This record gives sequence, structure tokens and C-alpha cells, in this order.
Amino acid sequence: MRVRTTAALAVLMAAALSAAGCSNDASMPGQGGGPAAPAAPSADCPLASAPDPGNSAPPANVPASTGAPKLAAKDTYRVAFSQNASNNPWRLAETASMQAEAQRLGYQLTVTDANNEQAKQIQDIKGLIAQRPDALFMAPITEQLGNVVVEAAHAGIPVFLLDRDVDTTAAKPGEDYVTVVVSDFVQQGRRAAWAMAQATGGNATIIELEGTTGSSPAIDRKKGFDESITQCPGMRVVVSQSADFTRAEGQSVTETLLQSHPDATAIYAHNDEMALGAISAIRAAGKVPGQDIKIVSIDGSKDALTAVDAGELYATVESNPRFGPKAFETMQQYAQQGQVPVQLVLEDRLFNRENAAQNIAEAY
Ligand code: GYE
Repeated sequence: MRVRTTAALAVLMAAALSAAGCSNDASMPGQGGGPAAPAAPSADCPLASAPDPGNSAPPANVPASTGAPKLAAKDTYRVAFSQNASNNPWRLAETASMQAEAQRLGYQLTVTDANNEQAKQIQDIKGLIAQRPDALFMAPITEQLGNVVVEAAHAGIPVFLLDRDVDTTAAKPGEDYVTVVVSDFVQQGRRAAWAMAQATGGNATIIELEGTTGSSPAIDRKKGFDESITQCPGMRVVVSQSADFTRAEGQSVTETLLQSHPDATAIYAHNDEMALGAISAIRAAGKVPGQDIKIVSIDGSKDALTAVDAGELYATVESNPRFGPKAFETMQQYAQQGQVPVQLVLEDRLFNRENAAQNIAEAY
């Protein structure tokens, strides 16, 4: 209760300060400089005066992967990574992180790129299975890749899922694959909703840009956000459409949706790239991003942090792409101990006006 009250006061004070500040204050949003300040919280929106929900508690009682193909402990390994796309900085950072860690360890790593196509990723994985790597890392494009995971398991290859999940009724955790290393996407959606409530005070007519249809981050980021905003009667998603996690589609879909929903005051994008495309579309429509339309997204890329610092993007919830160290450490642990938990959940930060600038240099 105490924390809540303090946070509410801080928000009120920040709002009062920015309202009192003169109109040429460089930190005011939408005036060509300075990150965006929170809006005054509406009384009927508890989310607008609540503290940042933060990360979820680590999942309890996660079973161990006892039934998956084993991995012999060796000095060096020949491994493979099926990447689903290379069309955004997040994907490039993930691949680079895998390559850097493999190189550091002296492991041989083969990477395939599915060009954001499910059929290609299935073919890529079949090709990798035929090469019989010691272990197979996979960033599945959608949850529908369970069958090919099972194929790898039947070939005796331990599979480690990275950054996205598959449908667990098709591929059993700890049997058909060893483990999945992921962020809590539902919680990311909840934090994005919280940030949106800060940005808008709890009154927002929202366009939602969804990620790749059928991918676990698109499904769960939608769930967390949509459920959270039901706390606030003034926050409403008026249209929700996929822009496939890309900047180009983020722009084109936003252009169309701004025409059909000229009353929109906010955009929630499931990743930064779509938000950056949306910012271009907002400008092209003669509106001011960050002022006429508040935007919140997820990932924490360099361009997004720069947009937060410029006051165009209100906040971005981190989804860390640097999987290399965790991926290989988990693989080694599996080789040595014969089992690891079937799910490993990462912790994420939230970037907003308070910390964006200082994190730009190290962002991807
Ligand atoms: O947010 C997005 C990427 O699966 C967590 O996929 C990942 C998401 C990330 O293309 O930018």
C-alpha cells in the first residue's frame, strides 16, 4: 500500500511539474526534444497510479527434462541454430550473440535463416537434422513447429528452443525438446499496459499492432496487455492487427488504421520495429508522435531507446536478444547433469524517460 501511494504521489508530482513547466521546456513531449512525461492519472484507472509491475516471479515447480535425447559431455560440440528471420535488429543481435559465444567456446555452429517463412524454417530444420548436430537450437517462427521438433527428437538430437515457444500438445517439454529459454511475454504485455496507462493517464483509444500471427510473443503480449487494460474503463483497443514484427508493415498497417480510426490516441506495438514504422506513419499523417499519439512497445533496440529519448516513444519493455551465453551454458549443464528445467525465464528491464538515454550506447 505504501509503495503504491508513493508511486501515485510521484506520478502526480511529475504531472503537476510538467503542467506547471513553461511551454518551451525542452523536456516537454512533442516539441522536438526530451523524453515524454507521464499524464495525470485518471481516478478510475488503478493502473495509472500503480507501480511498475516488474518481472513475474520465477515459475515454481518447473519439471526437469528427463525424457529428452541425451547429450554426451565433450570438450567441443558441433551445433546448429535455426533462426526464423534476419529482418530486424533483434534477430541480428540474437544470431550475433549465438555466433560470438560459439566462437568463444570453440564450438562449430551452423546457422540457417528462414526469411520469416514457416515453410522454409521447417525445411531448414529437416536439413539440419540430416547433418546430425550434437544439439539443435531453434527460434521457432510460430507455435506450429512442434512436429519438426518431434522429428529431431526421434533422430536423437536434443533440441533447445530459444526466444519463442511451440505448442506443447504437439511437442512435449522435457521429452521432445530439452528446454525453452524465453521471456515472460504475458508479463511484458502487462508492463506495456502499465506504461500506456502512465503515458495516457488511463484514457486511450488504442491501435494494437500484433507480431507474427501464431508466434508465442504475439499471442502472449496481446493477452497480457488486453487483460491489464480492462482495469481502466477509459482504455480501449479499437483495432488490433498483425504487422508481422516488421518496420515496413508497422508503417503500412498504421497508415491504413489511422485512416479508419482517426480518433486513435495511442498505439501499442508488440515490438519496437513496428512502433518505429508507426512513428513514420503518424508523421506522414500530419500528427506528432508522442504527443497526438502515445506509443508503447517491446524489445529495447537502439533506435527505440533513441525514440524514447526524443519523446516520440513513451516506453519500451525489454526483451533481451542476447541469448548466446545462456543458451550454451544451458546446453553444457544438460550435458553434465543430464537434465535442466524444461523452461527458463529471463528477466527484463523497462526503458522509459528515466533510463533510455544511458542505455542507448550498449543497445543493439
Ligand atoms: O520481440 C521481435 C522478434 O521472439 C521475442 O521476435 C522475440 C520477438 C522480438 O522478431 O522483435
